[in-house]
Amino acid sequence: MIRDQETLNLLIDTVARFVKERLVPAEEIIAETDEIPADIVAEMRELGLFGLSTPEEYGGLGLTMEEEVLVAFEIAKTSPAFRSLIGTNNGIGSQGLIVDGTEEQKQKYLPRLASGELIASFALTEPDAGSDAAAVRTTARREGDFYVIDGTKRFITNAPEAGIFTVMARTNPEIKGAGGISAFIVEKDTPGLSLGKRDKKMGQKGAHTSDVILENCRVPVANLIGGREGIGFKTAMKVLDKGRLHMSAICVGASERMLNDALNYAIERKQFGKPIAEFQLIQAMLADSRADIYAARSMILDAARRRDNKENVSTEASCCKLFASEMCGRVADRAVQIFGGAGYVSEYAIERFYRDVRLFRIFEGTSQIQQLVIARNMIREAQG
Ligand code: COS
Repeated sequence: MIRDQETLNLLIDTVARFVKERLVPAEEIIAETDEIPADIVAEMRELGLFGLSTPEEYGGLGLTMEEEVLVAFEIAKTSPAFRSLIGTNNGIGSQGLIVDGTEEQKQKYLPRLASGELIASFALTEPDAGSDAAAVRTTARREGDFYVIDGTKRFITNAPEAGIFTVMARTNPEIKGAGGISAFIVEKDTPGLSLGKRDKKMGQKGAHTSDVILENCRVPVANLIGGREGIGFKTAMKVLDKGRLHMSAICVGASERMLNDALNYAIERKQFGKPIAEFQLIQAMLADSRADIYAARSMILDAARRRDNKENVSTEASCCKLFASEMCGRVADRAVQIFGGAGYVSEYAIERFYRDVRLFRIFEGTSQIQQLVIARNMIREAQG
């Protein structure tokens, strides 16, 4: 649902220019230092990138899903670290509040998230609860006006930067599955909250993850999202429906970048007396990648429009995440192949992208989890 094409075009053009002129030239330094320079973070704040999808009444740009994916296609044409920094505020870190938070909770946190003053992280995964998200072991025990939270969360994106965490914890130990889980906002400075060491990852330098350890962590009752126990798992699933669409769009943007790099290289690189782009076996890889990207882009736009029309897009979001992340892996692989030996050395960005995009098939639900969600929804619908 595009509300004002002209304003949207302006935003997309501004983001595209920012990516090209500021972010792409900074990729190398981020890969080397594992940090996004502070002046770039400040510019990202000024552009409103932390509040793309936060409703306007809380200080964000209030983009619809369709508008958001169009912007995401552009943001992803550079290192995923930039996207990662703004990603949790626009997506999984703040969505729990947006979809199920009370008015008071929204007022308290969303404006600061939209401005980028505060970073939010999403803390669902645990050492023994990854794909099986309902197996959360972290507990939240009510004591007067507080909940006492105990447990460990793993691979939490932006944990080192976060000011607040959306934490899924079991409030009812009698209910083993999803129904016993509640969602909380836990502030960074809450006594009992500490972080593990930064994870050393295969790629995505500049995007940080770590364990979040909660020991006897006392959180005010007012921070129970939605003010109701037992709805936390559903909150998390709704958050992921949107997150998966956003991630799919990121896969498209990254694929566009890799294909563009590969195309330019194929036009310049000469072998057997002519540019390798003139060889049909290279052309096949270029063409397959173009078709792959077009298919992903089209399905993401369709799913985004459906979500804007208030349809349940659980199946479509999983279809998009499955197809787009796998397609991104194929494009990365073909791009390295087109670069040949040059694709295996770090002189060219493709070596870095190849490692960076590997994560897309794993986080916010592995490809296998997307298959499972799609098939289960199909069976459920068929059985009425
Ligand atoms: N929107 C709203 N509610 C949802 C939902 C969605 N998209 N998906 C599930 N629910 C509800 C179900 O309707 C069910 O409610 P009822 O008990 O009232 O019927 C409840 O949530 C439990 O759902 P379900 O029985 O399907 O849960 P399962 O434990 O079987 O597991 C999967 C569901 C596997 C789909 C879930 O655990 C999952 O998505 N795992 C991957 C987690 C993930 O992406 N991790 C990445 C880390 S976060 S970056």
